[in-house]
Amino acid sequence: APVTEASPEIIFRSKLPDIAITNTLPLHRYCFERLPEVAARPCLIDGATGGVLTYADVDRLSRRLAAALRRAPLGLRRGGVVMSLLRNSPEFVLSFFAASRVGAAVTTANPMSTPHEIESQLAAAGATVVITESMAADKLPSHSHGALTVVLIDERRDGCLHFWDDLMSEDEASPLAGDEDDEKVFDPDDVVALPYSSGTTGLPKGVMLTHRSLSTSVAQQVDGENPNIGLHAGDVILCALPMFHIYSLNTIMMCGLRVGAAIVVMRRFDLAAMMDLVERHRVTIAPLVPPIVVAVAKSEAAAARDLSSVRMVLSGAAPMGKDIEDAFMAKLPGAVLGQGYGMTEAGPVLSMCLAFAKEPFKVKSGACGTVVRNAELKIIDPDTGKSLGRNLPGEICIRRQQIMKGYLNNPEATKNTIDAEGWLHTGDIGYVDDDDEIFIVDRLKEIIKYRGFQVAPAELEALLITHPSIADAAVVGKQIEPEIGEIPVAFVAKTEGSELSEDDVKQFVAKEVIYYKKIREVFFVDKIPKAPSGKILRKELRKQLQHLQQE
Ligand code: 4UV
Repeated sequence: APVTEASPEIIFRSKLPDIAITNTLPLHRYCFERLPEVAARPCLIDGATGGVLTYADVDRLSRRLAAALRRAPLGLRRGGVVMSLLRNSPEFVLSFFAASRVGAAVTTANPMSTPHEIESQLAAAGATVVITESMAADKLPSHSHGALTVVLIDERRDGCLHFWDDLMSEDEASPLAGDEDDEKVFDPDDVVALPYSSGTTGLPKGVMLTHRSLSTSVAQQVDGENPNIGLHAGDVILCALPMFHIYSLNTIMMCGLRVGAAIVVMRRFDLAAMMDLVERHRVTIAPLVPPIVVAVAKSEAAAARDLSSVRMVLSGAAPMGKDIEDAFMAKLPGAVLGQGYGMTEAGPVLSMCLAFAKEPFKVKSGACGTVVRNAELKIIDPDTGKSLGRNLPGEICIRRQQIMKGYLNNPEATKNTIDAEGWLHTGDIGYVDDDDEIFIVDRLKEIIKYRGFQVAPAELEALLITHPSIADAAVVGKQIEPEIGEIPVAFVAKTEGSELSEDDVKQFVAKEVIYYKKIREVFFVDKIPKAPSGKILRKELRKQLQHLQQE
């Protein structure tokens, strides 16, 4: 029937009631609101050394670091940007909250990135300070030294400041004053985290997450009488996922601190080391990603370990099917396994498993949770934009105060992602079932996910066409094992007479990008299929890929 009047929108809400959310405080204040109660409790446990920082320590050290960030030569102020180029470490957490204290934003990056990737993000974000470790320091652009102050956490080097010796040695009485001054000019809509994400299309962009958006997101997860994730100060949370990614940054670091829990910090994921730490520290909460869930489910060694302290296992950042959930549950029968669904731009959490609630609900295996409280979610027909009812797949959209303020310096991309009514369009295809549970079934957007990490086809395409023998190129994801994700494969049209080989293409890209963005297969074609507008017809290419695989 023809639609004559604007039909009312079908909006999905949490089963949990809305709560009054404190979201006008600076993020560090919000996360440390329970400091007086938890001051003497362990906050960060260094997995490698067993060293412990209490809540009082983390508070004191982040204040001291904030004072150093304000002083010359760093001279950071409200609106400044610091790059954190670190593996998980206590220094990561201190840097984040110190920056929050001075009103600056932290742009996070993977220290395994290539010089080219680091330089692009530094320039785009406008960072003037980088806090990093020796493994990544050599990759910083040397010509920008001077405009860029480099802080190393683990080594003394000429031209760099040392995190502990140079910035943290000051006596602690004096710097405390600065905080109040900064808060006089504080605005909850100031940016505090600036992760990079390609969103639904194009190149990676700076995602402006504010004090308000992040404290709202944390509150949606762990605040209220019956929090969606029932964490408490007695919990020990495993931090095996990289804090430079929004999942770990928000759901482990910020939520963990908000509730006063202990966080066991692992430099990087390693299955055996992870199980050691779970046993040693009696870990109760394990936020993971599907490839790690699979590794545990398949591990012979897991059966011999005492993992019985774990009461909650959260999986997110990529799809996880019912089969894997069931296989995993057999290994950890005492734990609740569930999924969270996030997207950097969404603050990041859109939905969370309600079996994690303090008063839990029954949920289905394979679902990725129910929309968080104090938020609205709708499913729209991607062609007409009309909102759809239950059990009908369409594009997932979300709105309210937790979502990003926008993309840094990119109003065009912001407008294409957040519409005039405030709905953030995720580019994910899913449906809401009769019990308010969300199932993601497909992806409308071009982004490729490998082990939970984003790969932006546009970034690889832009790189490929700089090769003199490449006339045109397109990159799509090829699904490998379901829980591992997709690998980037390239379709390449060569310039006339060129003898470019598959290996040449792979090596050309490998030099410039981090390991998970490497092109793993190349198909030479005469021409890249494009719409009249010039847009690559990715659907067409995915079809071709399927054909090629069947051959
Ligand atoms: O931007 P991004 O890299 O962000 C994330 C964030 C994930 C989470 C998950 C649980 C949390 O508690 C949390 O704080 C953060 O992955 O990638 C966003 C895209 O990843 C896919 C989906 O395509 C998003 O748009 N994705 C994320 N979670 C799921 C998922 C999931 N549970 N199931 C399927 N796809």
